[in-house]
Amino acid sequence: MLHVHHALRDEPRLRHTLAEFVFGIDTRPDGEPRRIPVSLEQLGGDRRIERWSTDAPVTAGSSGDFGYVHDGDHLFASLVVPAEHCADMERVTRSSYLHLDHLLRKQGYPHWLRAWNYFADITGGEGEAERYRRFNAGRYGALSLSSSLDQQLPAASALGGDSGGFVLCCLAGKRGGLQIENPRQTSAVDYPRRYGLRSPLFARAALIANGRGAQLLVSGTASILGHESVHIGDPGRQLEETARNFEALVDTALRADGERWRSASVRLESLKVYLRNAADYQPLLPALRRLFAVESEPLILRADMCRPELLVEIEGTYALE
Ligand code: 3EB
Repeated sequence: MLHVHHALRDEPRLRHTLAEFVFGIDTRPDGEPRRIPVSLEQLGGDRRIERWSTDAPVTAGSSGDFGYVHDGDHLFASLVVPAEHCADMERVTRSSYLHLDHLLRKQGYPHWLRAWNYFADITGGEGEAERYRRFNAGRYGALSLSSSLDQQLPAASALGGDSGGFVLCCLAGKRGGLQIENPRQTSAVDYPRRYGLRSPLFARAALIANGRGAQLLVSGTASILGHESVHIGDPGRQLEETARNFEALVDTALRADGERWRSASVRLESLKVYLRNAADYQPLLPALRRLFAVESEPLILRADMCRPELLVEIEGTYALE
């Protein structure tokens, strides 16, 4: 069974660790396959790490540039490509995704459930040369070849920072999950061409079995209605729209799978908030706490979204029991 927790750095590990996301401008890979260094600064609060853990013992290994950790049901794999090799984002993304897909199959976890993508200067470059568009072309080039993705795209996040290389991390399963889309939003695969010739390949959320319950892994979610960014220039209203998108995803998940989870209790397990402007942290905090009944403090990071007008993006996990 998978658990996610935003832990203090020295908090004791109560379970077996599959992955630990560590944040900060100067974080570097250190060869430990459980540790995923993300060059984004945490805003406010105690310094936290994002710990994914399991009740089952884990095995760790490495393959090429990837480190991986698995427990018999799930596998985390991650890679950091140094910044000096990231000039051609399409090529770096395509080859990283192809290698990762190969690794997942070889280890027996062929189902992509969730991906995280971090790279600097995400909106740098004009038109089709924009780095996020090149990233999408590379991801498309790799994943459109993967037969396991016909039915089920992974949930995902794609964010930029000020520095660092390309960080790709994936949660994969022995068994597949259920792709959840948001009725308020155009599926990213169907975005019109003006957002790029190659569609972003991700699901709005993934619903995965977890012991007797299920976990809903919500993708990076922003103030987008249909395919258009709304509340341009207003971080407070972008936050509220994002919360409505979260609600719609939970509603959809409870009705998915033959309404299997219709009367389940829904608990927000973890919330990770990305803010473009550090100055929005204090003013948004009360609304964040009010809109998302989060058990512990949300983890808040300074990051760039893939559209310049987006000021807030939020991802999270819900436990359905
Ligand atoms: C959006 O809804 C905002 O390219 O993997 C959110 C989550 C976004 C994942 C991705 C992009 C991605 O289009 C951006």
